[in-house]
Amino acid sequence: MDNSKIKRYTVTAALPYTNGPVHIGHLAGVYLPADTYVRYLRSNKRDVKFICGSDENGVPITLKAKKEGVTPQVVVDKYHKIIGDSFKEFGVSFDIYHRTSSLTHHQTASDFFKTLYEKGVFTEEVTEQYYDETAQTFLADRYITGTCPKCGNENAYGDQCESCGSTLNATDLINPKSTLSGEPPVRKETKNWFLPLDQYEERLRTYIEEHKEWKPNVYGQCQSWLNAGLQPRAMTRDLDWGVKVPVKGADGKVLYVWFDAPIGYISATKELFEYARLDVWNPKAEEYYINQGEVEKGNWEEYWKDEATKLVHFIGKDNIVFHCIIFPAMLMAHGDYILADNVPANEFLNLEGQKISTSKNWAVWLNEYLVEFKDKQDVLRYVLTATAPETKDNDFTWKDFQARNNNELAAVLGNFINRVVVLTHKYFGGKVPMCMNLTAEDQQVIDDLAAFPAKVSASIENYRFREALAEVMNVARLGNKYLADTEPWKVIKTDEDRVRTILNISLQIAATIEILIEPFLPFTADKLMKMLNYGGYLWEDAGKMNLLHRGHQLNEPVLLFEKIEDEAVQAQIDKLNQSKADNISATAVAAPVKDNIQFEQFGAIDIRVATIVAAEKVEKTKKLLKLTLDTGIDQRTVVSGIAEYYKPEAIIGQQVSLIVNLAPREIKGILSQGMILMSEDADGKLAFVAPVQSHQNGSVIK
Ligand code: B3M
Ligand code: ZN
Repeated sequence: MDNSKIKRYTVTAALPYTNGPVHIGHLAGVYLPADTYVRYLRSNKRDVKFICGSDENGVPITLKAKKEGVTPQVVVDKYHKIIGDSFKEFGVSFDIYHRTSSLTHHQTASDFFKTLYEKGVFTEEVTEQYYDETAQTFLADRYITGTCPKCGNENAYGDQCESCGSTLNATDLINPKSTLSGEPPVRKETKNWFLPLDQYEERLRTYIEEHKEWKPNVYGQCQSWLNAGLQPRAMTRDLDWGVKVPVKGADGKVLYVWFDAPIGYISATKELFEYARLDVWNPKAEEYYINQGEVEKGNWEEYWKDEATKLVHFIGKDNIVFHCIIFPAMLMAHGDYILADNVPANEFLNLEGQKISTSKNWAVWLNEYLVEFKDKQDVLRYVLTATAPETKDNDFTWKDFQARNNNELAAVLGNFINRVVVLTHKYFGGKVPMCMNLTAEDQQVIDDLAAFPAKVSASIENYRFREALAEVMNVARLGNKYLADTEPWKVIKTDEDRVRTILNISLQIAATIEILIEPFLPFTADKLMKMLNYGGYLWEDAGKMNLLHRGHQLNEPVLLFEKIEDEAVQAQIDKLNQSKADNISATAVAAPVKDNIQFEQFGAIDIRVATIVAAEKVEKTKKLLKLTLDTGIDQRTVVSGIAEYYKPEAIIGQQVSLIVNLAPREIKGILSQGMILMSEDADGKLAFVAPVQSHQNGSVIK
């Protein structure tokens, strides 16, 4: 969008599900880039509203409630507060952090649906869905488990198999079971309202193609959805938690969570202005994290319906289709709304080389970080921005966290500021000295400094926050180099006036850093403001030479960044390893125990030690190996499904446990005489079961 046409900005950040706290992946992917962008806009005096809130509807919430044995309302109340507080403490400066369980939201989402309904946008379709007769309710996909048709995992969910990662339909599962009653569900007909996305395909294509400037990952995903052809999608669900469907004959149905959640952005904006009209504070300001400093001017509609508003959605990559295809289609169908100008979605952040996982507790939770690294919000903000997964998945490691704090924040940024302020106190009683004659070297530094703000701006406006932050750090590097080259601590002995100039210029650099770093590290900017005893700068001031006037009194220096010691990061690594250990033991106990058998039944199984003497792949199969075994009794052939884990040549000589009296079976035309015992871990990895010391072949296992 042409900058000169923009009157105001609506910036949204994905509404987190309130079924757990937020972790570093959320912060890095969505909330930090959004906050940086908004702070930058504010520093440029642009009119911007920064909108977010809790996504409190949908199946993840009801599942969590069921697991904890409480009502969904208890769950959302608890996590709304935990998440809202974490954001606030990390300085994520929403104008409002609303909730989709609020009355305003229910009304707004309901009205939106009604408008579409009355326009005849929806199609009604009767489909067969799984129904739990014992619990007397239709089952969302997540409420059904069964065997994955692709990999055989017996605990696949109706929407996804977490073992092989395939996306599934509940009806694909083999032996489906309801998680509510444990019973197999039945299929039952139900009516739902569908948004005919296919009818919006051409308009969506035009819209997407008008935005070739979008990040390649976003643009590419949209193209592939469009190329695959869009299908009508149900906008209502048979569920009892959520926004009730406001039409006749829709009892027991709620709006699809992905229908109501993006409308949550609109209802939050509405809520923000709700009391502005009356010129009083919102009585729920605290609950919705509304800044009570000033009552808002204007009205919500300008932020959603005026072409001069630039709408930007910050999200993670798993939300692209909802924000770039479905929500725009809803807005087109409605007709009154503007569409997003950009959707700068990020990829995922991994943790110590592994996917972040809530269920495996493989995460760094923000609420825990705040306690364990008190007052170090900016360190995490820095590291997560410097390593943000902007174009590809990226990895967070505690060692890198420590290194970036010690070698970059403390050694580059903190060190520069500290030296300038300390020297000014030492030589001039903390008063900004006058700039005297400029040398060519000084002039070069002044020119270099002046070029930075535009570079940082360009990166931020193009959503390249890593690059922008690196440039800000380069300003501190410029300052350090200037001090190292001019050596004021030596020159002071011979030429005090020269030192006045050097420190004056260095202090202007520090003031520019205060301005440029604020969108990224607001707490540090705040400390700098106190040290330099001056704030209230705007972006347009950055790079100028007259920010701190001669004679201006500085405050005492404080350390901006402490070193982070090995013990602190080791404690975090240990904590993660503990989660790993807990998981392994948890899955071990969790594996269901089979029904009891009698001793005679066990005694009937003849298990022997044997050695693999030859192995080859069974042709045209992926999993099978043909093994020749020395059993101490005979040499025999066994076909075993271990080819994905073992190369034939690597297992010659391996001792195994073999059931020697299993009735022979023909597998792929080969007679298999017996079965090798394998142990299988929670991830499906296989290992041989063999005597710890080598035993004679034919030894009995009992
Ligand atoms: N709550 C999904 C998520 O956290 C979702 C985002 C809604 S944005 C309107 O992945
Ligand atoms: Zn699977």
